[in-house]
Amino acid sequence: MRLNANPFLAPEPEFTAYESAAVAVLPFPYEGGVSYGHGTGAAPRAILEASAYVEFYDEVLKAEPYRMGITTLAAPAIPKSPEGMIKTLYEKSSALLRDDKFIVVLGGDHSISSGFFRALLEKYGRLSCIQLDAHSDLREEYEGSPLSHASVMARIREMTPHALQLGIRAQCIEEAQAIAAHNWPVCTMHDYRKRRFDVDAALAALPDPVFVTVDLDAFDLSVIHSTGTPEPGGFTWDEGLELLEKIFMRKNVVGFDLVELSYDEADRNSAFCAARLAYKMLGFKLAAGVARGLLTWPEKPAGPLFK
Ligand SMILES: [Mn+2]
Repeated sequence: MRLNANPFLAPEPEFTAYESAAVAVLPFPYEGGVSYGHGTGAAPRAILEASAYVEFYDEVLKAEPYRMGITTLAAPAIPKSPEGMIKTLYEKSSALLRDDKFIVVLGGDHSISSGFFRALLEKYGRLSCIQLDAHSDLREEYEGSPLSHASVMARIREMTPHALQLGIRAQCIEEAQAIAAHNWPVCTMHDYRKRRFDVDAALAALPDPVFVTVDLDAFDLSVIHSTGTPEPGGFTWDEGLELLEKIFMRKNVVGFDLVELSYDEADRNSAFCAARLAYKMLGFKLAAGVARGLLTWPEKPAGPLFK
């Protein structure tokens, strides 16, 4: 495995070694499918660089989650074609799963997620998906492509009957009709704020294990400003973290990705927030294991933790 020269969080080398790390961060800088803003191809590097300024200590968990060992892979060469791109991510993530790593993929536009989902589905045999996103991404195809970022949840729903979509506030009428026709659990931001959607019940109804895909445009523009297709009215930082903590504590999350950050050199805050979010989510994963009595807060990396 070729490691990244800029590892996530930039800790001492013993905490980034491949063999002993519980977590593998896989940068996947693909932006073949963005339609509005550009810069998702530069996002993984920006997130990794910003992560060097994230504190190791989590003042809420009162722990240093990085001690479980977080290795960071070099970004792979990615074919331009959507099919080739998805196959590459499927193969790279499958290889990391064979080594029992808990994988975090840093995108890249949202079209990448179906390749990672397929690798996890093959490993676990069944898999649910929780999506945080401004957009429902359920178009059968977009700009002529069924593998567009705007179609990623349509592709994932072909692989699993269990998908929960949260934070939605931009969709076309065909998407709304499909959701109604299938009675899919899709929580618009409006319903979330008005408490017209029972998130607790939806989480309880979702079988384990779970893949979480976070389109960073789920967050409000005041939190994460630079994304491929920004929409106002998203989750505040605290709302998003509260929701994600609930997801990790209640479900067996077996992998996640962060997608659609659009690198903008004038906006360093968005990349930093994405880095902070990835680390918070890893802290939740560890805290869930500790709360279930499956593991103790690690002092040193000692191989895969989340088998
Ligand atoms: Mn999306």
